Amino acid sequence: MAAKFAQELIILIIIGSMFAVSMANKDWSFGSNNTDWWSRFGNHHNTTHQQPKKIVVGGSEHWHFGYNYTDWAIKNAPFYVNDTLVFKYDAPNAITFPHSVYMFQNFWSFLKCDLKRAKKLSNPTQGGGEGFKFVLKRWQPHYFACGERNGFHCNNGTMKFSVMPMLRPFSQWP
Ligand SMILES: *[C@@H]1O[C@H](CO)[C@@H](O)[C@H](O)[C@H]1NC(C)=O
Ligand SMILES: *[C@@H]1O[C@H](CO)[C@@H](O)[C@H](O)[C@H]1NC(C)=O
Ligand SMILES: *[C@@H]1O[C@H](CO)[C@@H](O)[C@H](O)[C@H]1NC(C)=O
Ligand SMILES: *[C@@H]1O[C@H](CO)[C@@H](O)[C@H](O)[C@H]1NC(C)=O
Ligand SMILES: *[C@@H]1O[C@H](CO)[C@@H](O)[C@H](O)[C@H]1NC(C)=O
Ligand SMILES: [Cu+2]
Repeated sequence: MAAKFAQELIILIIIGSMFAVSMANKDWSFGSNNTDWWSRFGNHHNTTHQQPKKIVVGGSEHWHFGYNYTDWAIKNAPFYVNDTLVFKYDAPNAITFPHSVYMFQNFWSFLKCDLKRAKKLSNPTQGGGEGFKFVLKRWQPHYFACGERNGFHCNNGTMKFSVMPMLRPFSQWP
């Protein structure tokens, strides 16, 4: 009796899985006519907000002493992987202090403005013209600061900010 029940159960399972397979095939054949889907996603990707952006750090303020870049970064988030940050600043002259761009290796050196543990990305003359460009290639926090005046522009709490770029949806699709 139990054996008969088990046999029936097995048959039921086989029928059930055959049904599932046929349903799956149905899904496949439906899914294989996907030109419409691809063009939809393609159009979606084509919209400008999906493309990497160039963002001028500080907006019209550019990169100068006394502007709060932490505040700027919060208000201009989110940033995305492959976006470009553009640092614009005047070369040293009679009326402006020199500026530069450093990137810290970790949060603690960023907090302490430990410039010895930072990589110099640009010197005081590289912010002219189109500005100094940095692409956010990695999906990780980035810690930026000005390294001039022996760290004062960073220590003062203004010329420093962090950015955590996000992954842009569909960005790797054709
Ligand atoms: C596949 O999609 C195209 C465009 O949406 C449609 O014209 C065509 O009839 C579909 N073919 C099948 C077999 O569903
Ligand atoms: C897609 O982008 C191209 C340029 O990159 C543009 O010429 C075209 O009009 C866009 N198409 C749509 C549907 O937005
Ligand atoms: C960023 O750009 C590179 C080179 O163009 C590309 O290989 C990579 O997939 C992009 N990353 C993202 C997350 O879009
Ligand atoms: C930053 O520097 C400005 C100008 O010298 C000063 O007024 C301000 O108090 C400083 N802030 C901090 C946190 O050191
Ligand atoms: C900059 O702005 C942030 C966020 O609004 C604030 O927490 C911080 O105290 C400000 N820093 C300075 C030096 O004013
Ligand atoms: Cu500076």
